[in-house]
Amino acid sequence: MVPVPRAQELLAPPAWRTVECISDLHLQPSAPATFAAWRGYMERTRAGALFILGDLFEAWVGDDAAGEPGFDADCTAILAATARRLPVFLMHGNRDFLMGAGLAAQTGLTLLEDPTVLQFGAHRWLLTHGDALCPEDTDYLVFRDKVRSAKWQGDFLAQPLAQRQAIARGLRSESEEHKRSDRHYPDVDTEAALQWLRDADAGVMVHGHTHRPAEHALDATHRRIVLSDWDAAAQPPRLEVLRLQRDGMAERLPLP
Ligand SMILES: [Mn+2]
Repeated sequence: MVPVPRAQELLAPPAWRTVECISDLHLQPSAPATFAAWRGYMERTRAGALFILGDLFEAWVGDDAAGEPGFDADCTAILAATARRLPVFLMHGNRDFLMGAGLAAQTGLTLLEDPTVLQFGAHRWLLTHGDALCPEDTDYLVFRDKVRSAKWQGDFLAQPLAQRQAIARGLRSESEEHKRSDRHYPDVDTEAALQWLRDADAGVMVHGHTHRPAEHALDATHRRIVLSDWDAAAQPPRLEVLRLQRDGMAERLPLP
């Protein structure tokens, strides 16, 4: 059984005409084209607010990593510049769960609980990364419980930055191995998704994580919309934003 968490509530102020959602960019130094596409998007977006629903980064080993020149600092500067123009909300994914209060303070963005209900006009959108809704992924859920604990995070963050970066590199090559091994990736459980939606009194769930962009009718009155991951080097490139309107419309926008 998938536990049903109490969703945080967020009320969109009247000034927001549109809200944009992205997720699963997996930003990393070895994918410069995806980073450039993201930077361009962050500079140009005219959304009333931006919601990043997890896995913005392939790895985040602690907010202090942004304190030295390099990729993490560059990304932090971009987040800060966007957050000066519009509200930016950031949810943890299964990769970047160590983004913390330091990053939020440094950039002016708001960390978002998973799940969160966005009340936008008359419509309630349930926003989640999606990893907690995949009960078949049993090994991962055990790992998730472990690394979300204050004890594990405290112990990990107590290690020197260089050591944490080395551990992240190790995990990354392990995950590359996994990708090559053609294993079956678990998907979101329909019953669990319906329970979360009913509990939150929301009609539509928006999530990422599975990298299977689609829209699913769960029953007559509930839907789930799956965000695309980002890969500028793929053919065709996968660079997509989900734009929500106050009237309940949701539209996928491929980036140029
Ligand atoms: Mn994920």
